[in-house]
Formats: sequence, C-alpha cells, structure tokens
Amino acid sequence: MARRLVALTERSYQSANKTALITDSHHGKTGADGQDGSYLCELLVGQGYTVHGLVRHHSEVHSQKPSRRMGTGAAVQHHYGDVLDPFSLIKILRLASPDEVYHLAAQSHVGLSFSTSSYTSDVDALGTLRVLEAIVALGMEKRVRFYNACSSEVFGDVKERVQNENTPFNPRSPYAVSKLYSYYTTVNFRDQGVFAVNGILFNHESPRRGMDFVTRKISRAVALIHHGRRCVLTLGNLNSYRDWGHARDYVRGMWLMMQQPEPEDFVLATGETHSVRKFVEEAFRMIGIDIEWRGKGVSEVGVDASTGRLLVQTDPALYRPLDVGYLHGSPQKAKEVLGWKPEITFQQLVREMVMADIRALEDGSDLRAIEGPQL
Ligand code: G4F
Repeated sequence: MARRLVALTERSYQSANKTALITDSHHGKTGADGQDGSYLCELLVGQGYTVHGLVRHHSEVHSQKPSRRMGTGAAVQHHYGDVLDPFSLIKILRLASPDEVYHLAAQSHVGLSFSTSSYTSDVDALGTLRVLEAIVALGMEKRVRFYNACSSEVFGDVKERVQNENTPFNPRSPYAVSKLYSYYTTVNFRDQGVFAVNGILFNHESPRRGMDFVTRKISRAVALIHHGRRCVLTLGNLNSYRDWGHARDYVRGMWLMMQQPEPEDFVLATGETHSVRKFVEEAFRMIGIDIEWRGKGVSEVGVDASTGRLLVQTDPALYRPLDVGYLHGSPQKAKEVLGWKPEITFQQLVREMVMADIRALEDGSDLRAIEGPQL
C-alpha cells in the first residue's frame, strides 16, 4: 500500500504553537483528568501544544493531588463544562479556539451502562453530536480537527475472529450502542467536510486506570494482598478475552490519526488477546504466587497453589446481563498508514500496574476506591 507515513518526528502538519482541547470523562476517568486524557496531555505538551481540558465537576477531583489530576501540572488549562450542556461547549470552544479536539468524554463503564442506559446514551451518543454541532455552530469546522474515542465494544458479539476497520458491528450494551451512534455521527460530519476521525480502540490500561475496570481491580487487589491488607479478590466473568494494551501507546496513535493528510478511522490494538483469568494469574505471579483454580462456574475459586489460601472468588452480581466474550484486534492498518505499533507488552503492562499499586500503598499515595457497589 503506497501510503504516506507520518511519524512523531515528521513536520508535515506542524505541532508547534498548536492548541488542543480534550473533553473530560464522566465515569472511569478517561478525559483530560483521567487515564487517556492525562497521557494525551503529556504527549501534547511535549509536542509544544497549548492544552485545554474540559472538566466535569465532581467532588472526587478535589480529593486528588493536583499533579496527578492535571497530568501535566500548570501546562494544562482546565475549564468546567459538560458534554450534556451545549452552552458550556460553545463557550469553551470559543475561549480555547483549538486546532484539534480530542473528544474523550464518556460514561466509559460498560457494566454500569446497563443500569444507566439513558444517561450513558445522552453522554456518549448525544454528547458527541453536541461537540460536533458546537464546532459547526461556531464556524470552526474548516480548521478544527476532531477525534472521536470510539471503542472495540462496537464489535460486540464478534462477526470475525480478528476485528479490523471492516468488521461488521454487533454491539451488546447500551455503552456500545451509544459508541456506535458516535461513530456514525463522526462519519457523517466527515462526509460533510469536517476533519473527523474515529479511533476504534481496544482495551488500554495503565496504573492510572479507574479502579472499577477489571485490570486495575486485579492489580490493586494483588498489591493489597501482597501487603497483607485484604484477603479475597471478587470478580465476575473470568473467561472473557480482551486485547489489552498500554494507554500511553494508544494516545500516541490518537495523535497520529490527527496528523494525517486525510481523515480516516483506525483500529488500535495489540493483536494479542488474553482472558481475565490469565490477567489474574499473571498479576499474582508478579508477587510470587501461582494461582490454582478449583470448582466450576460461579463456585470457581482461585487459591494459592502452595498454601491453598483462598485469593480469588466470583460473584454472579458482577456478571453483565450481556457480555462481550472475545475481542482481538488487528493493528495492521495503523501500522501501515500511521507507522504505529504498541511498544509495551502484556507482561510489561501487568508488571507496571501491579508494581505501581504496591508502591502507592507503600508511599501513601494510594487513592482509595470510591465507596459504592462493586462493578
Ligand atoms: O475492564 P472492563 O470493565 O472493560 P470493558 O468492558 O472491556 O470496557 C473497557 O474497554 C473498552 C474498549 O476499549 C472501552 F470502550 C470501555 O470504555 C472500557 O474502557 O471489563 C473487561 C472484561 C469484561 O468482559 C467483564 O465482564 O472483564 C470482565 N470482568 C470480570 N470481572 C469484570 C469483572 N469487569 C469489571 N469491570 N469488574 C469485574 O469484577
């Protein structure tokens, strides 16, 4: 394929003096304030951007250390707003006057979307429409580039063993249906001339991941067990497979999509898939424990193979009404066109997450999970 590669170091679309706006998260911390937003801020500031973050007000913000909250300290200007409030979007877009908008704001917890389906649709589906309409209402559509954080969840009950940009969609949750709406809305605006792209990102994790996503739930529980602070990790479906990468790699892919001469959609994935069970085993291995599985179905438990101590149990309440059992992405197009490939392996990711949680408990920087029912 004779495609032009735009590497981080190339200068075809200059980064210097550019301004970016990152929309904030609603749940699961995926905006300027959360996992993806904070890594993206760091990348953009490093590239010489002025970065604005749209921050939704929630009291948790104020319980966190500012450096962690902002990702990059004073280099990022945060503004209160909400994708549910079109006026706030218009005001922030006018004030920031961005060259690039990274729309990450979402209710990003798939499990939670079953109990908050209307809210999730309002934020994830209509929220995307509101940002795009605000750009057009301000007459900014000719100069603003727009990135939509779409999700591998749109593949749902997968129609192909390995999913790529041409795989048919088959969403299985209110979250996934809403993301599919956001996908087609982005395509529609692109077809009307806006530089608008969808990043169809497979799961991406890090020590900054929200504590109610399965990888962080596992890494934090392993750290607590290592410190003798908690006994049993409680999970839902151990047998679902995910293509897990590192968020730092994925924000680089987002940025690259926005530097292309033409707007196109891209899958970002590692090309490897592992079960939740495997993640658990790998995480415990980091603290020298081999897990042995005993029993079946909801009675299945994981014990320390050398002592028989109970370490993992399952709870039917943590199973979703519908789950996506298998996701496995192909990063082929991103590799060929963007020159993107993930640098952090599955084992390195698990190690980094477990070690970070162990350190956080040691140095007192561990932030307690928000009280409430488990997800
Ligand atoms: O970590 P999860 O909650 O992530 P999920 O549902 O795959 O969604 C994440 O990745 C998507 C793709 O990038 C994003 F669009 C989305 O916003 C989010 O970031 O669950 C992963 C798997 C599921 O099959 C779930 O049923 O782990 C299974 N699981 C088993 N026990 C659990 C648990 N998930 C959670 N959250 N908590 C459990 O106790």
